[in-house]
Amino acid sequence: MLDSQSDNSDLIVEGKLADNERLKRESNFLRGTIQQDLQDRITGGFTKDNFQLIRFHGMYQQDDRDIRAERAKQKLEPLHNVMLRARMPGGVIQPDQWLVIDDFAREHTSYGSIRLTTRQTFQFHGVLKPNIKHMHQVLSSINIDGIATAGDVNRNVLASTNPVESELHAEAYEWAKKISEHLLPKTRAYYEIWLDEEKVHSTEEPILGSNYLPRKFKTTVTVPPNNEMDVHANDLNFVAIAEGGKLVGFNVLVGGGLAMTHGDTSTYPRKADDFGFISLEHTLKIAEHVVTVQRDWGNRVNRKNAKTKYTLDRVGTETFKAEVERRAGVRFEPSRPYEFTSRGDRFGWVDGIDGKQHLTLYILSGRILDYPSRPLKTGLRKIAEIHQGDFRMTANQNLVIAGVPPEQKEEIERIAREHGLIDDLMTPQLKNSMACVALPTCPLAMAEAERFLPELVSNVEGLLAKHGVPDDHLILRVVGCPNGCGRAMLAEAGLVGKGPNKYNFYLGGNRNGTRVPKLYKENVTPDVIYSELDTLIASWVVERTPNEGFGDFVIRKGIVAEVKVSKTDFHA
Ligand code: SRM
Ligand code: SF4
Repeated sequence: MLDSQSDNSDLIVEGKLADNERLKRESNFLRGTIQQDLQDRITGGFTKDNFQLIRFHGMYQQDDRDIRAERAKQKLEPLHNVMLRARMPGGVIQPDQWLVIDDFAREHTSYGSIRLTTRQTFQFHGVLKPNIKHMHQVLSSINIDGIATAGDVNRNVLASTNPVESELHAEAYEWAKKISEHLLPKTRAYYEIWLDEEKVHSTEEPILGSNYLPRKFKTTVTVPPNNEMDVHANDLNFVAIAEGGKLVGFNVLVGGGLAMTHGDTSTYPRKADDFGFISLEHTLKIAEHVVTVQRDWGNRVNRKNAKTKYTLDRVGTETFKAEVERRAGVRFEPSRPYEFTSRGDRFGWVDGIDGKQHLTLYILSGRILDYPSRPLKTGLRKIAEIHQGDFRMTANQNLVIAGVPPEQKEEIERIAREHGLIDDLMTPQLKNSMACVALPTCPLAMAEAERFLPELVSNVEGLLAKHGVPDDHLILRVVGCPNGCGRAMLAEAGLVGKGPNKYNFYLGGNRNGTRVPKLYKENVTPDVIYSELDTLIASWVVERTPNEGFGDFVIRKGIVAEVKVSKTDFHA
């Protein structure tokens, strides 16, 4: 393996390093003084450095923003707590594990919910300091951890869901686990701090390096034709290529990412570039060296421009790719043909390959909780108590009850219906809408998203009905800030929080998630958005070509310009 010193040192950004670089370097391989902070019960929070370091262990310090002002009035510190994000490659969880996380959410979190995320895992919100260590121990008892689900590392690796649907899906899942393991930090910090493992001093991070990556890094293993995980949101994608039903290798797509900063045109959402095809035996080596090139060339001076997408645009995709080839000792072959023809989850029952069936449930914003008329959490608990297969969390915040034998189908469907987990009245619009968490827990939220979604969807449903197409839909997504966690930057109609009740309104993504939308109206209220959509949907319904999606229509009509190359087109 090559050492971390690249021979292309002119490609490294010079300047004063971001403070996160100092804290990673001084952290003693992610240990920091987290252990001391845990003992300090005067505050519910962590020190400035540990605030960042706990992210590498899967946690974010938060407080409930709904009660922040009231507490400040009473001269109380914010009610600090942590959000935990679990590591769950491919989103697979067993019923016995489910029962344990269900108990923990009820007994030890402020909100009582299990929150499915856009990256095939779950989060607990509102865990107070005295419960944090216990939480990791409970998770460890069921073989779940929070390692590297946040921080400047390779995050939870996604894999096309319904793995038992075909052999390809099962293989994608196996690869997701292997890649996740291969790219994990090697430090034992997590085990020492949370699981009381004996302290070991020497650690090496042969892949991530002692300063870890310049920024977060995201990976998928995707089985076309469904782009259910939105490959273009990810730094590294392995797109499965099959011959005669057998997986033979992957097309490798590098440098996707969706975040931007309002008012900073050096930031933009960007699609991933196609590097070419590799055969299976090179998978881990290529994963490793896309990571090491980004590790060495990524911008460590300005975190806003630190992700792989900016490295590609700065050094050139061909230069980056050639360096990956050089380090891995592997040449990319020309890409093999594949197509994305759909996106999102297939709701309801799907037949498996082995006589088993899978039930995909729509979970509104992934929030599993007992609502007065829809006791979702209790329903899933009851299903977990009898289910013989497993659960699969999707990248769209939904849940698959996978591997149901025919004799249990009726029973599972009955429980799901009784608890509001299946609702025949759900519209295609609802099923194609998504929001990020935003308020009250997300410290970065500028506007509501999850709590605004029901109102937004019901208004758009109303417009579709008004124009005579109640069964049609737009890919509709709302996020509370331009970080874009609900992937609004791959929606046909995307709302990005700008301030309380104000959104930037984007149009022109496509159905399959292969185009970034463009700004249509800036800083507008929901009422303006509804009125604009009223006019746009009216003309779409009348003037569209057969099967033309809303996003394609607004581009064809010149309502917004197409974003072809983000760096030049997105802000133009
Ligand atoms: Fe995200 C930060 C929630 C998927 C881009 N994201 C956050 C934080 C942790 C806020 C913070 O830094 O303090 C949010 C916690 C809110 C809360 O209370 O739970 C948060 N992100 C989420 C989740 C839970 C949204 C959801 O509704 O499901 C998703 C968790 C995924 C997971 O399990 O790992 C989530 N975040 C995404 C995605 C979508 C994706 O990956 O498919 C993106 C856009 C894709 C991308 O990375 O380009 C995304 N989140 C960000 C960013 C911007 C990163 C950047 O490139 O600048 C931040 C802020 C940051 O990192 O500085 C962020
Ligand atoms: Fe928070 Fe912004 Fe992500 Fe929404 S998009 S969860 S508001 S960081």
